[in-house]
Amino acid sequence: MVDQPPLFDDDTVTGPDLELAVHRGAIAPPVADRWLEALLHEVPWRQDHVVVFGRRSPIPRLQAWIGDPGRRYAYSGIELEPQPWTPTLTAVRELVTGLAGTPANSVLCNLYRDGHDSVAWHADDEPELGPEPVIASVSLGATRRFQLRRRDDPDERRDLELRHGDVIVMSGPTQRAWLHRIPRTATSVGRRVNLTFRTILDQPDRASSRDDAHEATSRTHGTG
Ligand SMILES: O=C(O)CCC(=O)C(=O)O
Repeated sequence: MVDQPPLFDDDTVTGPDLELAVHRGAIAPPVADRWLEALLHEVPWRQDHVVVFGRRSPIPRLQAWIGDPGRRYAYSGIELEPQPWTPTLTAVRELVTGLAGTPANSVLCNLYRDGHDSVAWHADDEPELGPEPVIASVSLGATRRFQLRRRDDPDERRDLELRHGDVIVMSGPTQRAWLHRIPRTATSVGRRVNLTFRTILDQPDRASSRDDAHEATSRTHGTG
């Protein structure tokens, strides 16, 4: 039997070099319902692709990059030009700024259409985020499992369920020391929108550990 990491179900998830604040139900249910519906329509969702061994594959989710002018984002050969803030994203940003204590100038929006959609192990560690980025992540819609694993010790794992209206904030050394992912699930789940608010500094583009090409490969082999 495979050992399951313990599922943390309260506001305290701790570990070496892990700074993670869990704000359960930070968005009241009626507001969360309204925001979810609005975002499904307002956000310019797109299907991006990665090229793996010369073959173009869709990443397993829709996404959109919203930000202040000039705040570009690139990973796994995908280049995202910032799209303008929408009224709902502006409202969510205000709430998140209060929780994170720092204003974000961009947000990566993910739409997981069902349990087949996922995001592979990665860290939000692009140089333009600075050495200790504050990442505020908003969950709306279906509950999904969020997993963390230390880079230098894959057995050191933390799991938690992210639910409608939850906000988590990762900060300090977390991105340097830990990877995170949303695995796909065989359980029947509905749509989920995730918004990760970030502050992009003025820095040249460089590579990141986010690797959807790896995900496409590992999924082919059933290990992703
Ligand atoms: O969907 C999530 O909760 C995580 C998304 C994520 O890791 C990311 O966009 O960097």
